[in-house]
Amino acid sequence: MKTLAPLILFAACGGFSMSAGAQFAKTEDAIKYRQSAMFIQSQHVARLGAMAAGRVPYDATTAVANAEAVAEISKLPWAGFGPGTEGGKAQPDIWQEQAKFKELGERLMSDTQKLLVAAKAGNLDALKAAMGPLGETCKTCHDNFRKK
Ligand code: ASC
Repeated sequence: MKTLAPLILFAACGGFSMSAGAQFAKTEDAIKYRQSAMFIQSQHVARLGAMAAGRVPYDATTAVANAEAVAEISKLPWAGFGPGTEGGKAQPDIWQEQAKFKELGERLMSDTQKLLVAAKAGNLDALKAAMGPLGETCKTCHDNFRKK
């Protein structure tokens, strides 16, 4: 029984490490939640993108603050893609190809952790190097799973 406890807890938590524990009263709430998380994330990524591209001056403290936000917020949207929450900009393929979608979500969270490490390195080159793979992951997932 003792050995089963972690397994039961895992199952009770949805068995999905991406879940932030968010529960939704209705599908529209799940859609609004995931879109809101993606929107806030995009705002912080855009600020970092502007710095990486030289459109705004590089500032290490600002970069870390934005990277911290991205690293945390990138954990959130996934809880909003639960069973039966098809709709919004989400392609139905998300629910048909769960493994592929989960893999891209995990890739995003890995990229954003690397971005935070890069931001903390305190130089523009490190930031630029970390932004490329992150942008690629955003794009791959959107190309595959977001409505055009
Ligand atoms: C963003 C944003 C996206 C991605 C994507 C990267 O800031 O809103 O959808 O980056 O443009 O290719």
